[in-house]
Amino acid sequence: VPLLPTATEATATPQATPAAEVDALGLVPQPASVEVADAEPWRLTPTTRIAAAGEARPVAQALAEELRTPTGFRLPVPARPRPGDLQIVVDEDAAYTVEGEAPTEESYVLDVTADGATITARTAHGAFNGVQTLRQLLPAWVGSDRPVATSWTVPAVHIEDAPRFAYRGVMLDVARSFQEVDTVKRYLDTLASFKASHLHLHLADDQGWRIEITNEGRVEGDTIDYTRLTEISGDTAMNERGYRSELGRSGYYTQEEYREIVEYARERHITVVPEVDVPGHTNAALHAIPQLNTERSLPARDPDTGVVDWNGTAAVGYSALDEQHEPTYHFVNHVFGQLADLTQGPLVHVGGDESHDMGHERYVDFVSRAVPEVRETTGVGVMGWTEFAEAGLTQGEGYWEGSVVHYWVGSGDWVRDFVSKGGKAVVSDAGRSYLDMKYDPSTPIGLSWACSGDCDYPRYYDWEPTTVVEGGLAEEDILGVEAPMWSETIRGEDQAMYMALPRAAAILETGWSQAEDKDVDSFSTRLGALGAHLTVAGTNYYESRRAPWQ
Ligand code: TNX
Repeated sequence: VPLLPTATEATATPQATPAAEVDALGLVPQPASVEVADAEPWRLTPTTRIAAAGEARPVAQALAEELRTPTGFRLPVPARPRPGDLQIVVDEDAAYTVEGEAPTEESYVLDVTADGATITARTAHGAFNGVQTLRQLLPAWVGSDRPVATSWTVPAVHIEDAPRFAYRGVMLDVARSFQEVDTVKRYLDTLASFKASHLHLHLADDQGWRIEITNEGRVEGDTIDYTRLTEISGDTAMNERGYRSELGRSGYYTQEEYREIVEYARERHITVVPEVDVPGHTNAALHAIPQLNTERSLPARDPDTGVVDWNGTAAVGYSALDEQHEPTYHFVNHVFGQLADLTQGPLVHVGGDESHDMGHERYVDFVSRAVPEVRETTGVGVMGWTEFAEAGLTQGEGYWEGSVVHYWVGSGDWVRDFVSKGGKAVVSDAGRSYLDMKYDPSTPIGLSWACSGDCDYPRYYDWEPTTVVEGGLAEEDILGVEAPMWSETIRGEDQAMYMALPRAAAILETGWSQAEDKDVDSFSTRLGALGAHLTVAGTNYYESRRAPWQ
């Protein structure tokens, strides 16, 4: 494996590329360092190959498969390169530096000359990141689903890159309104191109339940029939016409379909974080499972008969599990145990937001028991919205290692308390990262409680994860950022894409690029250059008047 020159060796007389020239390349997120050479581009031709050995092979194979359709070229994947090829190298000792920093798991170097292109990284994830950059440097036709006769060139560049944060997430709320497996896959494809690393799936809420849970592995004494969750609440969804949207879509993922999503994400180096929201936002569970209902549980009831009922309104805060009832903990442990098994990831998300009507004391009692039990049962880290950090009070030093507080609104005190005990924070400041907010008052779908007026991408771009939480957070306490999309008003794929893009790209750049490398005008230019890529790929997006879309 040839050692790549370090940045300092490569530029004996350092000659910084003018920012405008870098921006014109249309890279989002902005890489740590980009040098554009005044030289001939690299050309992908009918005889080009994508050489890769070892761990780099799946990355190369996936890229070759993607490029075969639009180019019409054969693009074989041999182990060793010939001049003119693209080579992808995964080498755990790769001897390069990113601006003088040690290489990280996700860093990569992309070197393009007329004689060939090379992506070098320490891991397959790093190589995959390099591939995303290369795809953005190719003509927009790269997203075409049929062959295009064009000049497949890539400008001569030397790029060294590494992310600021490991968690660069997006969330889909499939509970209020369901999204099909294929839509989730296309969401993953699109957001992976902006180097997203996590997909958070909000799988259950008051209005519906979207993941099949079987009775397999029930503990002794647990009489709950878990198949009722999808049988009954897979059929319900948001049912309020107060917004200018259709009724919500019902449906659910079988375990096989869910595994397919997890695998599809894994191939794109995206970790799935499954959420079932407890103890509030639980009406779909209370409606489906008689054993969860007691005098203290808080389900919706039919006003005439008092029978536990489905409630498809946008109301929040009314529902609650009974924290003094044994079957509640059967339910919680069984559901999260199966979710963790299905996902095989490092985190399960227990929600924990907005349990208003049960009151603070009951809430803390629930979380203090349920969260440590979920931790035991699943063996993975527990993630929860700001409120859940309040239960951290009763857990000792180091206990929260691997766990995550997910800030959306609320007091920074709890967040700082949680990270001081060994946990980390993911930051989703509602007013600057919620993708379900209207872009402006004329947006026909969307809410406006967290952001109203001008909620276009500059607002979602122009914030800093270390200072947005009241009282501030240290860099090392932050795992990353996330752009959640709630679906009270959002139906299907095109609407989801429209609300997500370009704002999700702004959040993902905030998670990837160093604070000092961020610049909203530069972002606008680069975004504009990517418009054609999105269009050719058939991806819907909001054509903000602020970006010079090409
Ligand atoms: C608040 S954010 C919620 C959700 C809603 C969302 C709508 C959070 C943790 N809870 O239940 O869907 O607002 O924007």
